[in-house]
Amino acid sequence: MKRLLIVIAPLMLAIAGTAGASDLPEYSLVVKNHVYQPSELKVPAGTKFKIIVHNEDATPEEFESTDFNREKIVFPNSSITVYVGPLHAGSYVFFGDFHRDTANGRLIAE
Ligand SMILES: [Cu+2]
Repeated sequence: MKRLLIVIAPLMLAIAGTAGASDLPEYSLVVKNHVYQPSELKVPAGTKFKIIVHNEDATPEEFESTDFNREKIVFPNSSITVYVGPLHAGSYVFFGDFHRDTANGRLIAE
């Protein structure tokens, strides 16, 4: 969370500069009761993709991963789009920074 202000500006530039972003493979995550559903998401290795994170809770969450270096607030009853990859095959942990006890998951890139 502390790096949010530093992260936002370059992230918006990166999104604006993403050519053909609408053609990217798209995956969905839901945050409900401070838990990610699904908690394990299979994604393609070696290509860029996007994850739509929808927060169905009445409180904000922060989708975060140190493994693939993303951090973005999801307001209550709102969605964000996160661009990820290309990743090497492997397992990549993500979490909800506001509910670290319960909001945990991982990407399986293969
Ligand atoms: Cu954070």
